[in-house]
Amino acid sequence: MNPTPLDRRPEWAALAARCEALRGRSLRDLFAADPARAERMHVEAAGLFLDYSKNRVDDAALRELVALAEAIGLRGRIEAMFRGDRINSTEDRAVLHTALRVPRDRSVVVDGEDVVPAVHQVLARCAGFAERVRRGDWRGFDGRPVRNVVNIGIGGSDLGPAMACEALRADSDRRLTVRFVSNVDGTHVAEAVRDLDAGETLFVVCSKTFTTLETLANAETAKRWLLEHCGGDAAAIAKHFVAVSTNAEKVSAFGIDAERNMFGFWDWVGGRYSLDSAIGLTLMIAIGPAAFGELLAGFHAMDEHFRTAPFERNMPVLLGLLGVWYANFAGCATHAVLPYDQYLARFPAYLQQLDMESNGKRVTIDGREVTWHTGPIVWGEPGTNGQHAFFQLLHQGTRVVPADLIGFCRSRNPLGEHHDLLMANLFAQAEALAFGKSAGEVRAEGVAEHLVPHKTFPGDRPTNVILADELTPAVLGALVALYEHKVFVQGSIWGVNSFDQWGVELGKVLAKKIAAELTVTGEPALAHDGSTNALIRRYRQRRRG
Ligand code: G6Q
Repeated sequence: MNPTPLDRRPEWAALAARCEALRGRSLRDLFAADPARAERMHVEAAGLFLDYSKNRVDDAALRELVALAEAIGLRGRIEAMFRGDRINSTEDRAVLHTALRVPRDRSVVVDGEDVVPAVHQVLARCAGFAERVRRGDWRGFDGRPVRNVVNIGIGGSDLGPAMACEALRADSDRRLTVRFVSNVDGTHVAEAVRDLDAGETLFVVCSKTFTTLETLANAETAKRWLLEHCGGDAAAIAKHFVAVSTNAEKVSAFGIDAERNMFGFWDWVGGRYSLDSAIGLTLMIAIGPAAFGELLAGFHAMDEHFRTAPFERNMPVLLGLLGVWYANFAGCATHAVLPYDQYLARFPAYLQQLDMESNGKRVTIDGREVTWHTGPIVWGEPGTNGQHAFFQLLHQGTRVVPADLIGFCRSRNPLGEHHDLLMANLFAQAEALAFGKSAGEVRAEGVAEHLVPHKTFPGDRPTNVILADELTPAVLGALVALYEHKVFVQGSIWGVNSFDQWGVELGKVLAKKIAAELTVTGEPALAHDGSTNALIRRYRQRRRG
């Protein structure tokens, strides 16, 4: 029997009516009528503090959002994920990134087997290897220690570790140069290695499948580069290449000793959920196994909160539900993530994949086309830079963009008054976005009448403010887990499979076909549309042959 479509549920209708009723009530009104709302509308977990009072909701709306979560069976969905049910039904897989961070003494049984010992075994191998590199015991072809680590991977095998290496730079070993190569554009690998000494360079090739075009092309180029610099000695590969993969066969075919120099993970770890698996090896080398352990503990603390806290006090559930409110009832198509921390510069890009690849879906798990909006367009840049760029639209544009502002009470680089200025800006933006500046207030400042409309801020732009004491490994883990679970909550409500990504396949298949057409000798018989045919012909005429 088909479940009731989401938008035919009574809870959906109630929310639509509630949103309509609240349309006329500004955040100024809501705060005036209920000055204590900020004292209620906050929640604290795993080292994070969330103030969600500056959202265009009241207690009744929040209750109704929670009722929707209950009605769609969110509690059962959460349990099913943690238990290892095959909730990724289109790929027939369990979804168990949460098992990557459970303590050693717990058990998570999948298909009759406890996966926790294997998780900790891989972690220990990664730690042993990371320590050897960090101590200078892992030597290159000419006996010198590794000073450069180049991670080769793309998508989920790049964005997580790249984001986290940047985020935790303050915890990293500054003697090591760490770089990431992802793009198939040769410029990426060329620029990454151009000033490196091959004898001191380790490549960590990360690919779950070890079939990804970009990663294999980059790894082959890196291999050629190494061989050019070591006099063509193939034995050098073993000293300069390690792999993180689930595909031992392909790893061996590439020339890496899968037995000794491959670190594994499992098909129940999705690419974009794999930062805390062996895919985090480069990060572990950079920050050390102990700090990596703290990161895992932060993830786990948020997992425990998500699994056990009542929905009305549950941070990922609240963030997820508020996102549903804006996407489905308030007509907001995008969501901004604005970290007020330079170390989190790559966090929005990381979240784009996490969120948009997970919930950018147009059919439900059982294959029916949805009649409601699903994942929002996620974007962002660190503050305060964004303030001097796109914040104009946030304040005075015609579209409402709900935003998360993320900040820390203590800087990892306490320099004079920098941090107070940074945080003053975060608080000021959230205040200005919410409460704006009325025409009356502008006039009262003596502004000329013709400028009043230009200087008026409508306000009512909703924000969540997420604060933590300091950007530590544990806090980063909690933050990533917060968004992983937020995405899960939303995917569950929208009824989509958040764990597949079939949408990336079509372009890959076409690219393979076109790649052959670009280089074949003699004019190929092109059977694309007129535009694509003409573009290919033009490129063929002009490419460096
Ligand atoms: C993530 C996706 C995707 C994947 C890359 C790299 O969830 O599955 O981004 O991570 O396509 O895949 P490989 O790790 O197999 O090279």
